[in-house]
Amino acid sequence: MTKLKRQAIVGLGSNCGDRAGYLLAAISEMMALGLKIERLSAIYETEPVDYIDQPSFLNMAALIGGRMPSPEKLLLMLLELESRLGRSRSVPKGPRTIDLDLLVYGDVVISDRQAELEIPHPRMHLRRFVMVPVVDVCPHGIHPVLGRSFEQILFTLPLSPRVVKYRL
Ligand code: PH2
Ligand code: MG
Ligand code: MG
Repeated sequence: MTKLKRQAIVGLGSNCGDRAGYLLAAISEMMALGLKIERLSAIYETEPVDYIDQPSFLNMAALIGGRMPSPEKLLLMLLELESRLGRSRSVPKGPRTIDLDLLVYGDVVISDRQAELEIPHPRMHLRRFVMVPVVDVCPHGIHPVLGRSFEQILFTLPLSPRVVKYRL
């Protein structure tokens, strides 16, 4: 089993407007910012979790490698990118054009709630819509807090809410 060393995983989600278009725009913008995308998951259509009275999501994951910015800088880049792609936070839990979550950054563990920087993402291991794409890009990566591989974590998750492969 492999430790995640100098790699990070970003989770992408969209549930309004041209959902696939927003995912693809976010990927090309991340590349334009100099982030090296080493692997991309498939795109999945996923039932909303927690805030169920909203449209279904498209979710995917990107494995970032190469020379990486610090976790703080990477988080800032993702937040700026979200607002450039039209993400509004006026309704915090409402539909979003694009949501970019820093899920893991190597085996770094940070819990700075004031800076809204928690790595690994505190709920990633509970959510099938996160773990299915994460397993696509890094099945043998080890969750730095739980000490289990992403694949092992996914095996324990219930099949619902549903996650199905999306065809462009
Ligand atoms: N994101 C949330 C809350 N619920 N459900 C799905 N299916 N996909 C998401 O990306 C998602 C969600 C908060 O960020
Ligand atoms: Mg999210
Ligand atoms: Mg987010």
